[in-house]
Amino acid sequence: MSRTEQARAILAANDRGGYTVPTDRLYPFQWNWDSAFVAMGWATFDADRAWRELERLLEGQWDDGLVPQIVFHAPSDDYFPGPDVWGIQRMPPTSGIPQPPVLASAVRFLLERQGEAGAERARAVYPKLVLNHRWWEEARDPQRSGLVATLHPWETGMDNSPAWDIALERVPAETRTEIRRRDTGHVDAAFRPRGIEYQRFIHLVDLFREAGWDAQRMFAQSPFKVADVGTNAILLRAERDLLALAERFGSAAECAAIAARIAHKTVVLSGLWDEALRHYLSRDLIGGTLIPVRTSAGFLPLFAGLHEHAGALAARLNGWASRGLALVPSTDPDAPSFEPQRYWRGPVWAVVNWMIATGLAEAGDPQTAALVRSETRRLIGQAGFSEYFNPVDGAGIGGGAFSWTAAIDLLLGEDQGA
Ligand code: 9WN
Repeated sequence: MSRTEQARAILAANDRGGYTVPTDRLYPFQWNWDSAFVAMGWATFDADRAWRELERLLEGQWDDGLVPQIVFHAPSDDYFPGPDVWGIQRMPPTSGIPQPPVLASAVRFLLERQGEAGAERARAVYPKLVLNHRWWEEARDPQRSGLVATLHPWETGMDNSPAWDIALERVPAETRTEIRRRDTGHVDAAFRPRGIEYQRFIHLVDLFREAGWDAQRMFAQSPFKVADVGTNAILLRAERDLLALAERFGSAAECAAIAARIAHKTVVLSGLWDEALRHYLSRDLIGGTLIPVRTSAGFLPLFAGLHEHAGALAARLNGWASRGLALVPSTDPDAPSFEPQRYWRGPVWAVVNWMIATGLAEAGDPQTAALVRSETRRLIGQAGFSEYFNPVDGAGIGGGAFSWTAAIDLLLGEDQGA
């Protein structure tokens, strides 16, 4: 099988009927941001199936606009916490928190790729995207600061990033739900979050469930509240992509509202630049300070169209590469919290690389963009379609035959004509 055929075969094997699980057994449901990237991967060879992925994700959308982190289309005992722990009465069952909003960007990608043939499906999902972006503003930025708040580390998609360590310590470790982890039965525990982190993750789920999944109560009561630079950068990118869709499918009032958000968010996101660390940082909304840990999320303002510090960010990436590190480690390899094997505390993730490379190219640095892309291809070529990669030795770790890794490989393979 050629490399392209292998990647397509992974998507086909993980297809559960219009939606794609991230990988067999470890993640047996539909995940939000995984599906947005996976749809772009499907779009390289099956436009109809690509749209279907997003339509099935939107089956989980709540009336208030939330597009949840997980849609539990079919039961499975392979994952904890399942629908019973979330306790949300709707069909299909879902979790009750978001994930980084790549969705509008995926819709624009599919539409531009397919041209007129995709217009009807884009038009049909457009109002759901508008509703979702309003949810972000109303549920997560009620004071209109320009930055949305994250109330659970799972919402960031970078669950155990050291950026959350101090903010997470405010969350009690007691849970009312019995913790029955399944992940460490599928994957070596050394590659996964620690037990204490899971206790706090589940404490937050218990708290939100008892708040009735009411957005205002969750915002008011959560002991974990950060402005994640990654989520906010991805949302700003998504707002730009939504504006392009609104110009075609929406009203003048919608265009004006989105444009106003873009202008405000651009200024406020720029304020997450830290001159001392020369990196974009997340903000602890309870402690009130920038969180002094460089992570891969801090490169994502490039993806949002902020190019002012592209030179400094590219210099850091080139510096790491010249020391023989694989790009892009999820945590600064010189930070004391760096762990090259443990999930979001060090390993390389193909989807993050793709966003960083896209941002670098748009910022006018094709060389560093090409370096990040070729590093991603090299890692996958050497170690397989793994969930993540050790930046020190390049080993593939976590789950295997991973959907979003295959999707990114398809996208990068096209760029390189492979
Ligand atoms: C919780 C599916 C998801 C990704 C996340 C990644 C991991 C889940 C988990 O897997 O999170 O959402 O149980 O560890 O951190 O980014 O979307 O691939």
